[in-house]
Amino acid sequence: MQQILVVDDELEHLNALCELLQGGGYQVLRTSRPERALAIAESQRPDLVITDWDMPGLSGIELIRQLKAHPATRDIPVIMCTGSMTTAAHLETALQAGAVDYVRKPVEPIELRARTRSMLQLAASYRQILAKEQELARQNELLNQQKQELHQAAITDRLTGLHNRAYLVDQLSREFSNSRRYGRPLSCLLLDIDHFKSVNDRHGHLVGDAVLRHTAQLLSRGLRRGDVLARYGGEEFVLLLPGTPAASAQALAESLRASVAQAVWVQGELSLPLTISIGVADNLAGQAEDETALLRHADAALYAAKRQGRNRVVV
Ligand code: GH3
Ligand code: MG
Ligand code: MG
Ligand code: MG
Repeated sequence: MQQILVVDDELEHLNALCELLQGGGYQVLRTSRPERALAIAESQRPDLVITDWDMPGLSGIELIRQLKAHPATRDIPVIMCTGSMTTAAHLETALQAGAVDYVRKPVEPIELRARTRSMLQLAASYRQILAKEQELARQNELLNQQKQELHQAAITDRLTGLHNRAYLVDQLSREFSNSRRYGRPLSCLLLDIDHFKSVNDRHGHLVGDAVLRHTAQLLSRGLRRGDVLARYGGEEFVLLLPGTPAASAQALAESLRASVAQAVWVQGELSLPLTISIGVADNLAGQAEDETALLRHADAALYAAKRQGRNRVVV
């Protein structure tokens, strides 16, 4: 049942109003002390407040202002019901203070019930719209979150958590154009685990997977902002170094090679020495006409590193 709080300092008026509303099928809360009205409104959250204007202690106008100032009671509609403040200017003041409607005493029962009904209906639609809006905002937030998660999944390699090949291809193209535009160097490292097939063959794919994760972790250490590390394929990784020429990239590649060779992979009884070979290329001296050529050069260098005996860096 809908609940209405009635505030009037004159008991006779208060009783008449309450009776009238109860007759209309509403549940009525009442007080003749306006300063109590705020606490009642806050704790009971009535659907509507009907208040007198001229009251000792707290005027109806002040009561409305305080109700409107409080988040918990701000949205409760208030009807001003007055017998002494009856000019058009008073009406204007009441509506400006935040009343949704204004009724003069003595009240006409049919009129008061009609206005009450109409205000309650408006308030109900307002609440519905508000709830829908909140629901929409929540769904939107959820969608954005899912979009973000999908995007993250689309650019991430599941096994290692590194970026995947699709992301690398995008970044390579972007970094290549940037390096062209700003005349900056761009180096590309292609890293490949040596004799990885034999790890799988001897110890099984699960060990192979663990070795891939281990290698990915080692390679991630010491990355700088802007560097892009991705799993390019099976046991191949690419590291893009924007702003870095091949000479410095070679030094970094050498330290990566050494760190993998030093960190023996251990699991239980099993300990595997691992090495990687690295091909390095940069886009300087006009050798790489596009990003595919840059990758191709790194691949040729990697192939040379393998041929020269593995566990080495070739530029
Ligand atoms: P090389 O030193 O010449 O690089 O020899 P390699 O054995 O490392 O190279 P090869 O290309 O012959 O073998 C790569 C192997 O990597 C073959 C393939 O089964 C394995 N591989 C590719 N992806 C995965 C994976 O996700 N998990 C595991 N466990 N193995 C993979
Ligand atoms: Mg009064
Ligand atoms: Mg290999
Ligand atoms: Mg390979």
